[in-house]
Amino acid sequence: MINLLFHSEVDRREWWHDEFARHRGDINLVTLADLDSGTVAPADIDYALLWKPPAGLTARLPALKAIFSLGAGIDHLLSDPELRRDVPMTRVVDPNLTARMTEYVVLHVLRHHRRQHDYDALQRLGKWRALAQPLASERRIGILGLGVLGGDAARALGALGFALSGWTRTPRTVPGVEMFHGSEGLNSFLAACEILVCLLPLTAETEGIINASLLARLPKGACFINAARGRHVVDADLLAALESGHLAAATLDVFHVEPLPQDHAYWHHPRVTLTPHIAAVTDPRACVAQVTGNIARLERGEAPVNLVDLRRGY
Ligand code: NDP
Ligand code: OXD
Repeated sequence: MINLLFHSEVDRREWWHDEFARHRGDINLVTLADLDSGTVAPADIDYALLWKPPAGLTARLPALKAIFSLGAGIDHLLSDPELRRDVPMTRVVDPNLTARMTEYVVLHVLRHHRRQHDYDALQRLGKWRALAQPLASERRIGILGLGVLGGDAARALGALGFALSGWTRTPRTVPGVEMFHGSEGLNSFLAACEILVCLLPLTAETEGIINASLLARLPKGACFINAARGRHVVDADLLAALESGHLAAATLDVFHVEPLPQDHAYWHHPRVTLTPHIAAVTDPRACVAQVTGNIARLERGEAPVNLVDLRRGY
C-alpha cells in the first residue's frame, strides 16, 4: 500500500478519495487527522499532495519521496521555511486547468472591452445610453506572465482579434504577441496596455508588482484583471488608482487574505468585480491522473512530469 498524505482546506476529500480509488486501488489517502491521531505514522508517508499545508509539515515526513502541489502555483509550498527541498516537487499543468483559466480571462477581458462596468452603472441609474465601442483589433491586452496559462489565454484572445502584448522574465517569441521581458521591457509593455492581465507566479521578484508606480505607467482608463495571487497587488495603490479614475475597473480573483475579510473595501467597490479564487480550480479528475502517473514514474525510477525547478522558484 502507498500512503499519500492529502491536505487541502478547500477541497472535498471524498471526491479526491473516489478519484484515487478509480485510478489505483493501492493508494491510501491519509489526512492530517490520521497523523495526529497516530492512525498512520509520519514515517510511513510516501508522497504528499498538498494545498497550503501548515508550516513544517513536510519536514515531519522522513520517508517522503515527492511533493505534489495541488495547484499550478507552488508559492503555498515554498513559503514554508522548513519545506523538504531534497525531494522532487511537481505542480499541476493540465489542459483542464488551462481551459478554465482561459475561460475566466476571456470572460473578464470581454466584460472590460465591452464596457460592462459602465453599463452596470447606467443600469443602476435607469439610463438607456450607448457608449463608444472600439473593435477588438483596436484594443491592446497585456499579459504579465506568458507561461502555460498566459500563453493559452493569449491564443484565445488572439483568435478574437485582440492586439496582444506579453511580459516574461526571459526573452521569448510568441507568434501574434508583441513580447517584452525583464524590468527593461516593462515600461514599453505597460504604456500600451488597455487591459492588463496578471498571470505571474508569486516570487520574491513579483510580490507587490502591481503597485502605484506600475499602475501609473498604464494608459488612463485601463482595466486590470488579477487571476494570479493577491500578494502581487498593493491593495491601497490599486484602490487609489480606481478612486482617481486612472484605472477604470478591476476584476480580482485572488487576495492577500482568503476568504477576503468582510470589511475589505473591494467587496462593495462599484468598479471592482470579485470572485472567490475560482478562476481555475484544480479538477481531481485531471490532477489524480497526473499524480498517479507520476507515482508510477517515480516507482520505475523515472523523473516525474511537470517537475518544478526549485531554484527558479516557479
Ligand atoms: P508558468 O510557470 O507556466 O508561467 C509563468 C510565467 O511568468 C512565465 O512566462 C515566466 O517567465 C513569467 N515570470 C515569472 N517570473 C517573472 C518575472 N520576475 N518577471 C517577468 N515574468 C516572470 O505558470 P502558469 O502559467 O502555469 O501559472 C501562473 C500562475 O497562475 C501560478 O503561479 C498561480 O499563481 C496562478 N494560478 C491561479 C489560479 C487561480 O485560480 N486564480 C489557478 C492556477 C494558477 P518565463 O517565460 O521567462 O519563465
Ligand atoms: C493554483 C490555484 O495555483 O488554484 O492552481 O491558485
